[in-house]
Amino acid sequence: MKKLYTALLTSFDKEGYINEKGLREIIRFNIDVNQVDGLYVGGSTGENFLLDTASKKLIFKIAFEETNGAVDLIAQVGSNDLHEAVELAKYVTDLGYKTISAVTPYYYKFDFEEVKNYYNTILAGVETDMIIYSIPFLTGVSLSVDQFAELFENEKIKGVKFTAADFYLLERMRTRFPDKLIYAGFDEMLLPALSLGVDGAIGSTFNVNAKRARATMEAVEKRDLDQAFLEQSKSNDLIEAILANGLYNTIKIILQEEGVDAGYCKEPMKKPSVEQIERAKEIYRTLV
Ligand code: NGF
Repeated sequence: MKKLYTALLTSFDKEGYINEKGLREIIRFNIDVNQVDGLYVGGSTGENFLLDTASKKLIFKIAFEETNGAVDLIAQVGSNDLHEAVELAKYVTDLGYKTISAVTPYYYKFDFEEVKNYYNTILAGVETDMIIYSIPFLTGVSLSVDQFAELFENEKIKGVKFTAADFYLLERMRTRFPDKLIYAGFDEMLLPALSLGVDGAIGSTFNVNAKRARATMEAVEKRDLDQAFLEQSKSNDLIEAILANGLYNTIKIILQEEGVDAGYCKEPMKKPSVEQIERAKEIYRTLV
């Protein structure tokens, strides 16, 4: 059975501090209402790359406590500060996380030896599984099939969160690494990714659209391509509207409409304008 993971949002107060009550409500909504298989904690959607170490640790701790074993957890510990990544990997392992993930190091033009050393260093101190977080359009780092093969020589690396629209690469990866886990990272491309045999998906819009994403997965499982297309097309109407109105702010406002205290985004991300809020509420009404 394919796994559906929500990329967990973080609820912030107006000043940009973590709103613990709101974060717990987002987690509960994903478990109780969305009924996802797991949460990807500390990713892009969690605004992780805007946070200090203490805030990252707090989110990992709250997610671990609130889920209490009800769903799978993956902790994204990657950081351009490799010391921090190592520290976070140890921290989440001590909490009880069984799987970690790390974004490829970004901004500087690291060569492949540096990328490989980064993953092996993070994993040297822990016994957890690792899912590589590959998101070339944000990091500027594209790995080839041969480079993935070299990273996978470290047996703790179990797979990849593949956030790219390169379906040729995805097919080559699936064929070359049948035993590795590949999770699709672009929700709007879930259907083509499923058709190429991914093991599941990790995404931000599942915070508000998990049931339809699940329906797409089930239709593909039944080889009902017409139904799968219909479900993806409806999802994409929603995703298109969300992206046009501002991704994380819109998802947060939709959750607020569901009674979840999803809070604000953290600066430098903007607070939503009155128009954005009204539009997000309209989008919400198309969902109910
Ligand atoms: O939010 C982004 C950034 N991508 C997410 C997902 O790949 C990131 C994706 O769901 C993620 O899971 C995480 O690290 O938190 C998109 O938001 C969605 O497909 C809409 O484009 O691009």
